[in-house]
Amino acid sequence: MIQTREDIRNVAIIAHVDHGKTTLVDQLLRQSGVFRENQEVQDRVMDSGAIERERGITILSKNTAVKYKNTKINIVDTPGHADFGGEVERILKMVDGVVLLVDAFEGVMPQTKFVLMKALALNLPVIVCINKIDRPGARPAEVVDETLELFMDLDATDEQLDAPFIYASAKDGYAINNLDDEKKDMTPLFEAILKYIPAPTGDPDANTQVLISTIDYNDYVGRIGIGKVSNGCLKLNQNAVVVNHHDPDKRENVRITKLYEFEGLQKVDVDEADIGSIVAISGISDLHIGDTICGTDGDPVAIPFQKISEPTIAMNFMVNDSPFAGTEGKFVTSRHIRDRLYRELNTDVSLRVEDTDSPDTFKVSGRGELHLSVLIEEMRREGYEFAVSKAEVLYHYDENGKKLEPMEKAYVDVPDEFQGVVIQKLSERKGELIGMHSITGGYTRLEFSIPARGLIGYRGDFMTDTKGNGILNTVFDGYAPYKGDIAYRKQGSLIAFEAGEAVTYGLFAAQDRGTLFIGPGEKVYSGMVVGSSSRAEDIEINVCKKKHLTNTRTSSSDEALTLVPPKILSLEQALDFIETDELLEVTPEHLRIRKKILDPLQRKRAMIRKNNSQ
Ligand SMILES: Nc1nc2c(ncn2[C@@H]2O[C@H](COP(=O)(O)OP(=O)(O)OP(=O)(O)O)[C@@H](O)[C@H]2O)c(=O)[nH]1
Ligand SMILES: [Mg+2]
Repeated sequence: MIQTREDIRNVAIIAHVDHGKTTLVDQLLRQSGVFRENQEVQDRVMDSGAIERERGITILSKNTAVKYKNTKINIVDTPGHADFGGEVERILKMVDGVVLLVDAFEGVMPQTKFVLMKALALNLPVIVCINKIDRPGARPAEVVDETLELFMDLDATDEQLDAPFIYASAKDGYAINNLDDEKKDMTPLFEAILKYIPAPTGDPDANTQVLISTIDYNDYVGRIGIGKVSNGCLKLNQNAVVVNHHDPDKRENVRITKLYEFEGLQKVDVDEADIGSIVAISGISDLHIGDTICGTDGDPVAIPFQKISEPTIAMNFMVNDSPFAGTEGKFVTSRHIRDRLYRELNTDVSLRVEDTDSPDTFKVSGRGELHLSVLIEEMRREGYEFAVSKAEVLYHYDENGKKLEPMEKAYVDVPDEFQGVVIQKLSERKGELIGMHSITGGYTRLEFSIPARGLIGYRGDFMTDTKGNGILNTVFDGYAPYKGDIAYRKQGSLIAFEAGEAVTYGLFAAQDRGTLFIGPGEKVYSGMVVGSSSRAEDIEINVCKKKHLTNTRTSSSDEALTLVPPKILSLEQALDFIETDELLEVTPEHLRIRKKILDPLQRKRAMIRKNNSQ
């Protein structure tokens, strides 16, 4: 018989990037007494990954749980960046409702729409929380209207439209039901969760079903599967069967040797978990996201795992074959790289990895440049060395064989004075301006429909053009007929002409030709890209060139030459910069850009052949 677990609520916090999800979870943890009095707790404590902390964004969704009154609230913090939307999609099956945060200043943003769409599609009840009402310029009343409009755009049912609205400042630790209520604490949000998020239901007597929505990893216990007990119950040391909805042949008999539930930031051992509980299970080495753990009384039935949105861009990851290959990395062979990439698929459901014609090259597809660059960064920190190619979009073809390309909606907030240059650059990249209105503080919001490939390599330009004051948000917007070739002025590369060590004299002569990426003392090889050219074509330069020593000493010594400090590219900037005939060499210590063909003569021949064939 179906029963309800009144003592549990399972809720996910969803929103556009930076609207305050992780900060809100901090407050829920704090105000439910998870931390000891005067315990030092860092801000955004759920962002526990090294890259998450460095960048200040959430990358992986994570579970926590708090006790409010007599109810256990399992909370899933999710990432808001569009590239990690797959993380949100995969955990929605674990919860019975969501809190949708909307920034009271920024209002509804592209990813607000994406995550709400996914929640509504699963019929999950929504609590809308207008956050950051403390912000100067906050416009909560307008944002409520925007949010209601969004519900209507998404064809919400009347019931869904009836969603409760709450106002909050996650930073200052309060939530209120009405704007003129006293600002005290998070009680109104806790109460709303109890009231509006339904308690989980299930049949405790049916055969056990636990859909695995997350795979976590820990050096001591290995893989940890996380999911909700939908039916039956799970007991320590019981036998179980792992089945998969999409892979009916997969049936594995296992034993549950470790079972946990969440409590604050910890996982605590439990002997038994009943319907509605969110559990973590370790000790099953071959467990994947989307698998269902079933009991052994009765036929095991998998719970359908919803289809995750497809990747839109791809890069080749390949064995590094530069002259410096293998000198800096610990894991460098094709076998290492292949194993590592395929391993990533266990935890990341929106990634694809494919073998290619070359045993040394793997095609890796993801949801955006940041998605792939985070993987690259993880791998180099683990000691991997490899090379990657420029990101390219994944085309589709319709039934008539017509080429379709991924489109994005780009929302650009810029100070008014930079509007012109942004519109010009995005138009060159086949962006179509579809909306424009001024927002507070001398900013304008521009809305573009643009091919995804038009945005590749644009972020660097955007930051320069807006002097770092612009905000660019993009969201996948389906496929549309190919918009034609994009011909915007590209910057050429400055290419090292011979191998050696860059010296001041050589660099000084080279710096007039563009912007250098390296300084003196850096080792280079022929065909390595050492800067960006101020012109459209590539230029070869000799950065290792020493001053000719003559008998008559001149007064200008090497030291007297002043070099402009080099522009050291970050991983994203480097990925942005490279062209299709270039690669990025990634090692734990260095990022080097290089020509695919290192030899200047061969490179020229290839160029001539390419031009002739066009
Ligand atoms: N003024 C103000 N700032 C806030 C509030 N809540 C969060 N912030 C700030 O907003 C920024 C982003 O907060 P996060 O909690 O990381 O946002 P998030 O939604 O988890 O971001 P992602 O996980 O990357 O999508 C931080 O600088 C917070 O301090 C708030 O209520 N008021
Ligand atoms: Mg976050």
